[in-house]
Amino acid sequence: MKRILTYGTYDLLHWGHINLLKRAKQNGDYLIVGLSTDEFNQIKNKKAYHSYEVRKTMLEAIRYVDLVIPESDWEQKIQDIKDLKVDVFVMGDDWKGKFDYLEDYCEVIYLPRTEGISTTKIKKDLFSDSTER
Ligand code: C2G
Repeated sequence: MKRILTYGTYDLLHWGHINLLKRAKQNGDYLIVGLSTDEFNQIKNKKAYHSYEVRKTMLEAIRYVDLVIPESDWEQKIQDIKDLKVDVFVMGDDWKGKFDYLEDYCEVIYLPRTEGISTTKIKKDLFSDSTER
């Protein structure tokens, strides 16, 4: 049972998120998502539209996701990897290099981001009344 771990805010769920989770799951058998709490989003300077509970419910409905845990600070990753016996840590490559220190504890994989979609873009497009292109 190969266990995979990734983290994120996953607000206004979109196909870039789904694409990441789908490819992350392809690296093993059990996918754990560390979901940023509302408080941690403030630390990340991110304003999520949906609350932690709503974002957690939406993630749990995705076939690729097996477990959602709270991400409440930047420092919990090593302990999470140890406690959850994680084999592979996966993030989108906008984070490339940022988590190489985790290679002492598990495999680290950065996957290409899905171009053309982001929560920020959705908000901007909705505000400017444009539609998906
Ligand atoms: N992502 C992607 N393609 C996009 C948008 C996002 O592959 N078009 C990926 C990101 O690279 C990340 C995941 O989807 O791996 C979740 O994205 P966010 O919710 O924006 O996560 P972020 O705010 O980057 O939080 O400790 C790590 C942080 O919590 C990561």
